Amino acid sequence: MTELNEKLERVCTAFRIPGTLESWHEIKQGNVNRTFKVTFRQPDGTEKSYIVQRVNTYVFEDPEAVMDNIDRVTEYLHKKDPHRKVLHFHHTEDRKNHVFDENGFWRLFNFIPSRTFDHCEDLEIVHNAGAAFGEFQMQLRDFNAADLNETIPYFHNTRKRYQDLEKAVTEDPCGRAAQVGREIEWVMGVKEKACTLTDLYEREELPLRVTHNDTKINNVLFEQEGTKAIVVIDLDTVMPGLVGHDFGDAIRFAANREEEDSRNWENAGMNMEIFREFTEGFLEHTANVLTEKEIDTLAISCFSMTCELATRFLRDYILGDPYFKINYPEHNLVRTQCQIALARDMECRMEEMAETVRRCVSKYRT
Ligand code: GN1
Ligand code: MG
Repeated sequence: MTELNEKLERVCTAFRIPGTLESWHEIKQGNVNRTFKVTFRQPDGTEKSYIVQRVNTYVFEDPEAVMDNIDRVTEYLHKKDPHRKVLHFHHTEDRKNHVFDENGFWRLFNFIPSRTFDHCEDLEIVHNAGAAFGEFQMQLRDFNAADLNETIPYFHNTRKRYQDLEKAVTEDPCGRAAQVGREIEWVMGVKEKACTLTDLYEREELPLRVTHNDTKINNVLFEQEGTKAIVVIDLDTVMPGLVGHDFGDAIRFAANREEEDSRNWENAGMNMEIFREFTEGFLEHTANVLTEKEIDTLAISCFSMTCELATRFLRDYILGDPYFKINYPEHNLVRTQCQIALARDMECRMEEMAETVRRCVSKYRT
């Protein structure tokens, strides 16, 4: 604890935060980076809070390239809409937006008073989250994708994710594969269907856009009292991608009846009201721009993204959890089971989902 305290103090000093560190705590959201809220007593006696993050350099091998992307994207968004809030990253004396030393890769930005939702059944908020992600993507419509570093290659290439899983099963370094035979069998059984989105892209049937790629509803900050979205955060994975990556990933998180980490994974499945409301919000901003082909992929993209994440959690479990943070030994297995249960339910609802998408498109196309 004191060691962490010292590290945080050193980082804040490097970012030239005035005053003295009064308190801090870790924010447990997020499966890869570590996030801390620090509060300073400023020289004038008032308090000011910041968010300090230690970027996971196992996951992000080139964190400078990640920060470079974030800089470009936030600057672009700010120019497009100067009134919209963006995350304000602080700089060190030598104008760097990070500190990279033997203690890791650190960054610091202003804390925005707000609330976030890991699970939300308030339909207005769900609608506004869909709108925030749809709008985010549309605002980056003319952003030159070639200007972005591909910080995690093949991030949403489902076929590649399946290959990675297959390799892990073959190598089985922790002897865990035998124990997860049922899970392996289920995900492998739906492989071709899960790879639909990737295959369509490889056949050049879908346009490449600039996407967020990690559209969990808790990556939208909402006003503290009220239902308006303030800003989309966690731009670590903004990269060229497909609209279905953002739509599908958002649905697999927000519309799941159980939370991603729930041990009651048997109850996981689609909440169709939430699906409808998120889709409304998302298509309100995107219906006029998306191609017919893209629209046709939205429902299946939910299944693809859910299966893809199941392969990622399962692989991590088999490899001894090198990638995702865990709180207990079977954590990644539980996460896998939850994604599988959700994907199974989605399979039964695919037609209903596609129908909702079509209805929203006709409603919002002008
Ligand atoms: C990771 O750490 P977080 O919550 O931002 C992961 C996402 C997964 C998500 C599952 C860079 O995101 O791809 O969908 O966990 N991010 C990375 O909760 O791998
Ligand atoms: Mg993320």
